[in-house]
Amino acid sequence: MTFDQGPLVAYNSARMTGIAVQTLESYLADKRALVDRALDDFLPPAETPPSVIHEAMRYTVMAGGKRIRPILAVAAAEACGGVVEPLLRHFAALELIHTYSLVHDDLPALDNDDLRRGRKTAHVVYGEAMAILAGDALLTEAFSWLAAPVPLDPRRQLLAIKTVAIAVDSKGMIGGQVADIESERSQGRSDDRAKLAARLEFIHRNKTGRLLTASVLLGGILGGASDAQLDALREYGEAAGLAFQIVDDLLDLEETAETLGKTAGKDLAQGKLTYPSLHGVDAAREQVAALLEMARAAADRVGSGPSHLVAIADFICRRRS
Ligand code: GRG
Repeated sequence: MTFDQGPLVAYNSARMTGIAVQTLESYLADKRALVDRALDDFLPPAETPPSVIHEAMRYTVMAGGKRIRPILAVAAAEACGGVVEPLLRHFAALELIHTYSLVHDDLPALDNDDLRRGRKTAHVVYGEAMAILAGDALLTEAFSWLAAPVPLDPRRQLLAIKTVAIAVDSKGMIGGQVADIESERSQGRSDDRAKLAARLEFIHRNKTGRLLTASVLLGGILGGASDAQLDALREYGEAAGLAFQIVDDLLDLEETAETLGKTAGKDLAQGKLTYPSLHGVDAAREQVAALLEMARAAADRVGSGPSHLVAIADFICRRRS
């Protein structure tokens, strides 16, 4: 997909003219506050009738979380010279989609979990029917936010919406979840190691990697990226996305529920197929290091100036929650 760079990027005139690179901690804290504000501003007020669903939506979204997906979109947009402020609602939409996936994943029919982001899960508080509907409503709301007016060529916005949609459809994030469920059901059947490794990579790249990749692509597309920059962002997202889930597998083994805000040790207890269970802890760590290098190299190709993408990839690989 080629874009003429003229009117499509009307407000991106300051291309890589030197964004101030803050320490990662202060950058993450600042951007997280911006994302939280957009979420609070644009989510329907809790008292909007029927209030129970709007309360449930706010309960799950405003419970916290790292906000890493919208922050990745912000960092990608900045790296491409985009002005972020008018795009915060669009980037915050990623958090709605992510939160819907958590709410549905925690349901009794799926992972049946009662702890998320340090709180009781939505179905425990609001009942299963309301949790299902809150997840549905978050997903729907997200696409309405993505379609909110922006001072951009509509073709660029359409591409952005489609990029997010196909990342989370039945061939993307949901496909990964389906493969994960099927894998659990076929547990114990004798698959050879190569088949198991391919299946595991498919699950991780789709279930987790696709939304993370779509996050940087969303930032790039709305931030005025060229085709070459989008290719680099895709490579970055795929490497960082896979690393994110391998780290998640390691954290499930190594951390407590208190640190994670969700049930720990669950993968092992359920005999789940994970990177450490299949390849061993050391090999899983080596794989994370190799993916970090790939993400760094791709980030270097996104822009000629400084960006926070490298530091965020580092953070993804060394996070403890
Ligand atoms: C649509 C039901 C359904 C599922 C899709 C994404 C997903 C599949 C399920 C969600 C649960 C899960 C284990 C996802 C893997 C991705 C992951 C590690 C999520 C946790 O993300 P963090 O660490 O969470 O960014 P916070 O709370 O910080 O936002």
